[in-house]
Amino acid sequence: ERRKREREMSAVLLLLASLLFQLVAAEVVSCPDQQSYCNCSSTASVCEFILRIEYRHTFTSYKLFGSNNQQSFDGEGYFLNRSGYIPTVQQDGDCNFDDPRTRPFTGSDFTRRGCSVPMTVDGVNYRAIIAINGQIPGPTLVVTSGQTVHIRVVNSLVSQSVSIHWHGLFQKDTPWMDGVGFVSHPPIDPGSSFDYIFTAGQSGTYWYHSHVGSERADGLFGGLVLRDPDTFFEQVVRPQILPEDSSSILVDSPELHTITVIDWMREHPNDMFVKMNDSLFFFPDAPVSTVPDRSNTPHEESDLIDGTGTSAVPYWSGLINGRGRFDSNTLAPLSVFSVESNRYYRFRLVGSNAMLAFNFSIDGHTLRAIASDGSYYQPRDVEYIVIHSGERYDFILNTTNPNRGQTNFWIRAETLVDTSPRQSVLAVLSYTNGNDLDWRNGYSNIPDARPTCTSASPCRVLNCPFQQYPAGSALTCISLMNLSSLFPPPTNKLPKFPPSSSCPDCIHFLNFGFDGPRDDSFINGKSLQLPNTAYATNCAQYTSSKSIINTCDRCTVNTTSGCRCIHVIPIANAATFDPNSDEHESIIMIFSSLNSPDTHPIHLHGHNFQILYTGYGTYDSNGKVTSPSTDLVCDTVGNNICVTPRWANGTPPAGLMARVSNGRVIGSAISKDTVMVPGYGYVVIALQADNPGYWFLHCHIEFHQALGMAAIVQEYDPLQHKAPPPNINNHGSFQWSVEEFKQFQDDGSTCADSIASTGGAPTTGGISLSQTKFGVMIGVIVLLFIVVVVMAIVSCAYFVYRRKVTTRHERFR
Ligand SMILES: [Cu+2]
Repeated sequence: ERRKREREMSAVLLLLASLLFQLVAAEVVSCPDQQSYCNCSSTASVCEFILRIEYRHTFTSYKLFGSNNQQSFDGEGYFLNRSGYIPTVQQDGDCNFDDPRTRPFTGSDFTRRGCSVPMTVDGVNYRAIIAINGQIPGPTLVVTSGQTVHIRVVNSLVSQSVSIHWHGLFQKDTPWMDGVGFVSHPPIDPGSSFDYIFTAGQSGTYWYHSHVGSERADGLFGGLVLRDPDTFFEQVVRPQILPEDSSSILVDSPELHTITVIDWMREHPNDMFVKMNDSLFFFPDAPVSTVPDRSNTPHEESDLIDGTGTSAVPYWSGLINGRGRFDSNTLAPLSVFSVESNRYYRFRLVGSNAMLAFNFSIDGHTLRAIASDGSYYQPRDVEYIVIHSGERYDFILNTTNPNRGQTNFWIRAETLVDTSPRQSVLAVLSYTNGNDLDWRNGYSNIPDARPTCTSASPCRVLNCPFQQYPAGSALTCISLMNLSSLFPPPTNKLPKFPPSSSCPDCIHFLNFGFDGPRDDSFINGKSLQLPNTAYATNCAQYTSSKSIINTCDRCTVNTTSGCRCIHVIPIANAATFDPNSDEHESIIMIFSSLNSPDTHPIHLHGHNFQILYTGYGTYDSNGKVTSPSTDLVCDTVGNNICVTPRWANGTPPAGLMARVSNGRVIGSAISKDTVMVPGYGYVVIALQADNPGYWFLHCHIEFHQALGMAAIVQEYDPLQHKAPPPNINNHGSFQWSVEEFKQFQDDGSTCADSIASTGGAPTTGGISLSQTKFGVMIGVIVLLFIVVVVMAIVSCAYFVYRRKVTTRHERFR
């Protein structure tokens, strides 16, 4: 009897202790080689991840080492042939199959033998890729809003530096954690590691990717999901997005239902970059920037549906979650997303596109679009969602239709290039866990079940990059301006339009395009040259006479060419930032694409912004764009280089003013962090300057950005920026703990403080941690821990005492 009670008591103690441990502890999240997600439990206060970045090769199985086969060993791999089998000559005791010529690789066969599953990628292309934890894309990181995230990025590349940008996260008070190489912090050298630590204060669908060169196009990216706290989602969000069916099951499994899509290149992106950057003439008499297409003839720029141009890079293939097929007849495994009947599923679509926009759809299903770039809007049922590089769309998929008639459906991402058939990336939605699918027969049992679009009942397309489809196409465009924010900001957070007249740098007209005789990649005739010191980590430069901040000031766009310079755009530079104020300086930016009919997805770091207005060019009766919007004009110099875009009549158009109420942007205007600027059109965005720092602003098309279509936004005077942590500028690894991070944040020094504390002497980093404060903090933590333990013991004792009393009562009864 007594032993039983003792056992019970120790069990209770154990349970309590483990609960407490979970509540206060950091969780080291398991991210083994090739697991497609890393999930941090919602009870942890800190989530720790390790991302290992290394070269891998397609069609290769790697021998895995380390505990639980978590790491690959460089240099020991086994090539497969293109049909997906290991050639006999390369069989080995570890990575062998029973009979490699008859067994397809399914995954489990490899991992059981301690070998990685070969990545076939597009089924044809033998080339090196940049893998994160053994795969492209990298694992989807799943955390809960409010958690502190500690991600150690280990650069195991031999010859490249990297950095990781957490796309869409504001990095408030941590601007040096934004991961733009040469802007936020120095890139991570080969062989070194870097500890990103920040608070995941937002919620929604985000992603991470390299921000050095064009590494993203090599596969260096992955999903990043910040879940809403459960109660907020259930009580506030769900009734708004599923109002008609409150009892049915809504499945939100970001680890299974996050979809990334990318157009994939035959050659290494550096190869393509060099061709474009040098405007190489590959063929006699070819126009500049001409590159060979797949039949080795000069690539002609092909037109989009609306007559606007596409990139100079020929389309090769595309991938959904790292898998695709070069041309439709290639045999290769595709990504399969499993669902069950009678559920609602939240899918998260990530635009990891390299160059081209995609039109996304799922055969036999309507998509209920509910959020973009981390902000909810009133749900809209659509058949298609257009997604460009950097954008994210969340949608609900309804699987309750009993008459669906088939078990597997095509998931499609098609480019907007005007070809027949369309350039198409495929994946599979399966109601059977993919059990009745066979990649070796090319999934021939999946019928075509595209949505039926008629003029009487046209299909709906969310986020067209043009005003409308040609007449007779039975497709209706839903502009982002037609969406209505689900949680409008309070009035004082709505940006003012026009912004304050006392703030000269609060409105900016920025034209994105390829101008001049060399077709250079410009913003207002300026092509970004990256600084050689990361601005966000170097307070000292502001006091140094040799400081280089905005070299474009010294450069005049002349008649023959633009400028290649460090293009800094100050916003709210003369204002004083008050962190305790509810309202901040309003900023308006007009992004245009006036000189060439190219669509550019523009991304601003450190913020999201409200979409105030979208303006389009002029279209002919066939739906082709013929001339730029007449709302704007641009003074050009030399060979058609646009340098000073502005309102044509000196005043904004009436359509824009209809979206302004009482001098502020209307609350229903949705918020995003990446927006498509239509060819020959423009977009007006608005935000409040509440985040001092250096923030990258750029076209998210990989090569447009790498070629210079980017600028550095300097928000407030740099002396008001948060000082960087010590040692962040050092060569070699930058490592620190969450405790050090929190202590550093509590100190809260600005660059001005930092410079004052060092007497104005130049330093390479920021300020150093206060040892005493650190000691006090450790003391407080230990004290708190003791209090918690004592409380646990007391409650246990009380529990046991109650049991004893009850038992005694029972005995007396
Ligand atoms: Cu662009």
